[in-house]
Amino acid sequence: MNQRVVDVSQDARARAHIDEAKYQAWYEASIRDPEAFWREHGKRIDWFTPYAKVKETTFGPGDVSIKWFSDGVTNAAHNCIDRHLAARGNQVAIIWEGDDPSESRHITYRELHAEVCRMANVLRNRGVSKGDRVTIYLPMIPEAAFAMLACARLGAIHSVVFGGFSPDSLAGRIQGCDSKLVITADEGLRGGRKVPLKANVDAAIQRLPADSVDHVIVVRRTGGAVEMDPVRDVYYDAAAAQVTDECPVTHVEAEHPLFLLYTSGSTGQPKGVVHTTGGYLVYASMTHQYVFDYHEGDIYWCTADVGWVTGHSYILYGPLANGATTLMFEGIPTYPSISRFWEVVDKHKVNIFYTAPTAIRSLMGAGEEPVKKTSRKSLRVLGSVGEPINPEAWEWYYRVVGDQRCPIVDTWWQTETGGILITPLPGATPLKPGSATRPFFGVKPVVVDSDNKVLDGACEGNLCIDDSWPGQMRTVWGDHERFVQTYFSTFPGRYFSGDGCRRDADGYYWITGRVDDVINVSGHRMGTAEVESSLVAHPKVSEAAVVGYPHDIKGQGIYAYVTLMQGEEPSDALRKELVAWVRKDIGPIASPDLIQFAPGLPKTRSGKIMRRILRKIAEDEFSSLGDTSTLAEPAVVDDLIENRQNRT
Ligand code: 6R9
Repeated sequence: MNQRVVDVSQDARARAHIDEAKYQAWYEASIRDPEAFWREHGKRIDWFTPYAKVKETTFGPGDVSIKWFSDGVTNAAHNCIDRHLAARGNQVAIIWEGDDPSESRHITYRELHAEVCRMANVLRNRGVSKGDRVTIYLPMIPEAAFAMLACARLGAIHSVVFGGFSPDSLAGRIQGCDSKLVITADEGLRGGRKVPLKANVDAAIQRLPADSVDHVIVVRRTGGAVEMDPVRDVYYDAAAAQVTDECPVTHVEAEHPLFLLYTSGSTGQPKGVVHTTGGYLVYASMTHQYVFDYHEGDIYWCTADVGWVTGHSYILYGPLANGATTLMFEGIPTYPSISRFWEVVDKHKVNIFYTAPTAIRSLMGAGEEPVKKTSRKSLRVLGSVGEPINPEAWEWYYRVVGDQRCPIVDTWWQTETGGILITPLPGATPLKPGSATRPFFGVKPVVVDSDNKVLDGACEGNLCIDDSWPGQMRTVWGDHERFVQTYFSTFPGRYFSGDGCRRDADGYYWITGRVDDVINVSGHRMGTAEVESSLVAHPKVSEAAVVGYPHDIKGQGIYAYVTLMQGEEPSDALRKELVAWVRKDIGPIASPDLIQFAPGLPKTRSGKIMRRILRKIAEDEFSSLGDTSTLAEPAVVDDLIENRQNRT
């Protein structure tokens, strides 16, 4: 176990909003009397009608219901834009850095207001109003922010679909929430390569019933030629030229849905995680301020894509609610050179930088020189999110990127949690490389064993949260029962994260990764069931089982065991065909890294696939397979070991 402790630096403590004494006092107060704590902190956003009610939540057993500030009335776009106009209308809200380093844009709060109003009017003219769902399938361009905020302005519910998802995945997500309008771009641009977004939208709509989508709005990004349906499709610039740049905000109740975001779970198809307006915004903005120790004038950069929750909470809603300058980057860390991240930091004098361990690990491979040749003097706080950061990557990030000056906040949270739950605070928390450290205000983590017994002191088990916080998801879109089943039934009365963790003697949390059938590839969540159902849809495949295995750069890789239909022969060509199949079906992030053709899978006598064994073999730890006595056909295991794909 890594025992190194990095103490809070004098600099960090001197400037921080929260020091250790304040952390202790606030944390204690937030747990003792959550109602009073959040009554106070809920005021950090503007309310058209102030709330009298604060916390109305129950985690069951039985009914699960979560409401915060429920009689308050507000609007997220108002809080992210309009309320800043008087004091900082001319301050830059969004710095956009293009894929090509010669392209960037600075958008002030006043300009953001005009752009969002225009987009809102374009939507309104196409019938979008409060409660309607709008699907956004855009690259990392300012219009993605305009579109999300335009929906918020109208009280419409956005569902952003990551541009890397396939037409099939997009179709499922359009249909899942019944959205009548899709906003996309002609093409995306990443690392100099074009992504055919509009063509993907066309292909997605073709798979849906004829009356599904009424309007497609196409932002011109590359100017590439795309097919336009004369009735359904319109270029955004043409539509925007027809409308004014003023649009009133729609007043919405605190519990009105702000967005839904599809995410993978251990079973079934991705589910629409529902976040509502008031509590989410209070929580996103508060965590953004304290976790990153954000101060007025700071330049803040989160490298996530807006297609993921990190982009929602920490590129858009948190920073803008705080009146920050947030940087949005279209490109990738290695284009045009492997120094790109640090060149962007220097170019825009970034103070706070938030990225994923997978990016750090991939850059580590190229050594220190590409980092060290840049200044990075502006940096003050570094952040990590998406997967456990291994101590080696942590140390490199700290020493090489941060010159041992910048605290690293290793932030643990999930799409479902809306905002960061376990994290250091830069001016308060002594750091331990590889640990997400301690809970944020109002967060009550518990570690339980498989019998739902709470473990005390230093221990290891399943990570649950025992009480609600304002940023928590409220339900699964259209399926409250699935919400209750997925998160509150494994350990009745608690929210179960799906993660395992260890707590050390200092009360620090060390996330050990998913304990369910979700794998985390480069910080992206993938349900093994989704990849399996894609594989078995191939005509030559009879059965498939998918597990994760340790991968140097991605954290976890996707390992697929495939049993072929009778008469089909395994071959490298078929292996490639299956990888391409899944890639096309779900998207590049779901491509299997290794495929093993298996004549049989290990099953119990009742026919259940024993994933524990498959995981061990994929991890190359087959000497410790554990109990195999319940297997129907113990011999299949020998064949699996003999033909494993990960021999080093
Ligand atoms: C924000 C986000 C959530 C899953 C989560 C966990 C893993 C995220 C982590 C981390 C260890 C961290 N995870 N942050 N594991 N340390 N700092 O990533 O949301 O895409 O829903 O993924 O990611 O396994 O359960 P999401």
